[in-house]
Amino acid sequence: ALDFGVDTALKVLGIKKTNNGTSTGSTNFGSGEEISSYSPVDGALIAKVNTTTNADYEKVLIAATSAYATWRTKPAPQRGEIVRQFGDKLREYKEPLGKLVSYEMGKSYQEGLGEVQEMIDICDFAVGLSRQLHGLTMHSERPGHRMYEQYHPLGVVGIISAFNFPVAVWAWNTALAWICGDVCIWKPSEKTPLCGIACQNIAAEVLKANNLPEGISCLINGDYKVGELMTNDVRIPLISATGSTRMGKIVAQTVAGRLGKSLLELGGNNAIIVTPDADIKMTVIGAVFGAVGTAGQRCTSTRRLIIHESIYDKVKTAIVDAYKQLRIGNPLDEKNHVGPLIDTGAVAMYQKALEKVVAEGGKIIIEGGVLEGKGYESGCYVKPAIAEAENSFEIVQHETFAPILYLLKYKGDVTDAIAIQNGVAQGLSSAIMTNNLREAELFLSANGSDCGIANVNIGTSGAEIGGAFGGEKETGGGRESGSDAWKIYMRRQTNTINYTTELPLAQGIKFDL
Ligand code: UN1
Repeated sequence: ALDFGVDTALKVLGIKKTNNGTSTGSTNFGSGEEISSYSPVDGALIAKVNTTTNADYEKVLIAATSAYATWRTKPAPQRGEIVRQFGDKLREYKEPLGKLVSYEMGKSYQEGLGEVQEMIDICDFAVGLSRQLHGLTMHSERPGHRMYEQYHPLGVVGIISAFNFPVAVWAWNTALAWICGDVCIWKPSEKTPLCGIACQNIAAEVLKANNLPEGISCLINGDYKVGELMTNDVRIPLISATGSTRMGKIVAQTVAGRLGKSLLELGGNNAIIVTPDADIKMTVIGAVFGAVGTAGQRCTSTRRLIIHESIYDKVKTAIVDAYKQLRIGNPLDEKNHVGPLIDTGAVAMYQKALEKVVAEGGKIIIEGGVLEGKGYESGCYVKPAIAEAENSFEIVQHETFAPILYLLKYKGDVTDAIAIQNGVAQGLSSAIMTNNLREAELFLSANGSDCGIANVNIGTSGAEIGGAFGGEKETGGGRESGSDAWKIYMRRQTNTINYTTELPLAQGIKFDL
């Protein structure tokens, strides 16, 4: 038996030794080969999940399509009511779900709870939005005509999510898609299939209580091949995919090939600029949490610190001191700051990155390494590392999903720092630490950060759900979550109505018969 109440959490969430990783209608099934979910916390096998075969997938599509036919006719505020109930259920299940996230993915329990909180928050946001799916009205150029636009549901939305936010990113998509009148098919990461099963069980409970078909929320499981069933499927008008840039390029091309829409949230290479006017204490908290939180496995994790030469040594010393306080270990134990990486494959990539930065001429100032011995049996625990490097290094240009922080030095003024910050292929999150108004405003201006997220006196990670989340360049350009991100989940229709007995043509064209 597992300690930390994980056993109880699994039971409450309806996770069995073997789970059906496919659900549709009122039945769960999945007849493909089993995948095993191992915990990076202690290396134990948690449970197995049957994957989705092509035949299973067809059944899911049929269930989703038929559910869509009724769901889209339900008034949006009534769909919001279902999402409200889903948010309430998440409040009930917050602790067990947070625990499962922590145990299956390896992030700290606090961050697991934080992830469920993001789900609850997006549900609340979506409920309000369900009465605000506004279109514009325009003045027609023709007399006796009225012109307006409306947003209609889009159809079946395919969601492909990553292991690092195994539940929240699904909720960002699904809560919005549901109030928009869409139904969802979700393929969670094959590294965190149990989080998918748990969320599906909670959604199914709410749908059942409301006599609604479970096809409104569908789950499929497996590796990229199962995802490809969706990206190739013309019956799915929108694919929302979160993951690596490599994956995103394939998804984008496949979906564009059939003129579908895609919403991509891909890699980041996020930096914090630290200017001579920075508050050092705030910088240390923001940078250290950004670099080692979730063991450096957030899209928004801080990868680069761009520090002015005049304060470089001071900042470096403060960060190095903070790293010495970090406790690495079981993420369910709240006194630890850093948990494991997702698997040993991720550990190998971390090690390779550290070798590479040295080979390219970087200098390690906080040693990395894989931890061994009691409590570290899974082989997934690594020491957060810091290297002094150059922005031009290949490894610095590359996103490594691990707790490695690169210190970069800038001379001159803040425009030099901004050039370094923008001098990577990715464009997700960015931050500046400064109390200088001119520097802050320049950073946020058209000449400033080229990222989708740009913060002042806050780190790069930990965005709130109320803003649009996503980034530019190789990050993929998509926006999820808050603001008007809902629009991509709907189709827009322009309506012109003539209430006269004449038929004047637009652009003044005369066509007499
Ligand atoms: C991600 O890493 O894919 O801003 C999402 C953050 C979180 C979401 C991260 N709210 O760090």
